[in-house]
Amino acid sequence: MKLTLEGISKDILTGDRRSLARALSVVEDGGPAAAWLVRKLYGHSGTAHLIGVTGSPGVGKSTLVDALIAEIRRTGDLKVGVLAVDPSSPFTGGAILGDRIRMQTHTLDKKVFIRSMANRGHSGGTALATYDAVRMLEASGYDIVIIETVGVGQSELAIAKTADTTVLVLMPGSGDDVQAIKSGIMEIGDLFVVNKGDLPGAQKTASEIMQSLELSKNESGWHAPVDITNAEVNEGISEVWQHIRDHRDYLEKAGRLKARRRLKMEAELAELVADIARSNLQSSLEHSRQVQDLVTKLVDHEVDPHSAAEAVIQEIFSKTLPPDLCVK
Ligand SMILES: Nc1nc2c(ncn2[C@@H]2O[C@H](COP(=O)(O)OP(=O)(O)OP(=O)(O)O)[C@@H](O)[C@H]2O)c(=O)[nH]1
Ligand SMILES: [Mg+2]
Repeated sequence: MKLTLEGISKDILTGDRRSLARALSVVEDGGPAAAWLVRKLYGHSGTAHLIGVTGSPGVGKSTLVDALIAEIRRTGDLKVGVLAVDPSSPFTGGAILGDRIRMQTHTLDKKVFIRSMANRGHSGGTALATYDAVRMLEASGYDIVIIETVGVGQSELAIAKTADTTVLVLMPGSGDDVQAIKSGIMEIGDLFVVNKGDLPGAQKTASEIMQSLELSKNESGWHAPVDITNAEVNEGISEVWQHIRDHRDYLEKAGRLKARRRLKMEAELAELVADIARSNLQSSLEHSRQVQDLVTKLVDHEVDPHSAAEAVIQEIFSKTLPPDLCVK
């Protein structure tokens, strides 16, 4: 039976996995169908604890996430969703299959849902698609959503920042910690995990991170813990899960969670508006008589570029706002 959008939007609320899978494909594709689905389900979203797991290629993020899922499922009746945002850089290309195989241990658990996200033509790229994918999981009743990204590009960092709790994963002996400290990526970590604790130098790496955190201590009242794990044999995982929950408790106190989500929404709105404007601009340039006339006038020096841009912006935005949303 073919699933209709209307059907998906109803069945997803009952936790139906097939509808959830379809909904995720729809939001990955973007466009009007995705917008329709999000509009329909937005009221059921915003409920999960979002955990971002990021770090350089191969540090063991997927292994850690796999161990975390097991720990979360073992210690409580929480539904866990995972979005593995496909690394785009070529040298990590092999990870996609690896992730699937690694996380297969949970395929029989009906309260675990794992999905690899690809950039399938959503014009706003994976970041915007990922935000909507989180909403689909939330509508389907997932309490915890883990987003794994490779912390290299701008968009991956944007995704990592969108989480309520961001876990930065490093490994000993890679010079990763030094790089992270230098590049300022440390700031996004609410929690640090030195994985591959069985390799030499783990303690030293952890100490270096702690020292740099001391130096950059902020006023927020949260002291980012640094955990050493050996994810392959589940060592140190319960501490990580405990610290993630501590962070969530900390955020909930004094309305910090709300404040953080507000910043996030501002950023997403800006990104979305820019995305819509960009695609409308493209279609205006291609199809609008008025815009083409403007270009002619520009070429003939009858109008200057600044005035022309103002006029085009009017055209772009007048097209996107439906009447019921227009600010009078
Ligand atoms: N020695 C050791 N190896 C580990 C540990 N955790 C993971 N590994 C190995 O490290 C390699 C990479 O692990 P992944 O979990 O795929 O790493 P990842 O960070 O998800 O990799 P990308 O998604 O490609 O960025 C695999 O060969 C794992 O078996 C650990 O605690 N100790
Ligand atoms: Mg991985």
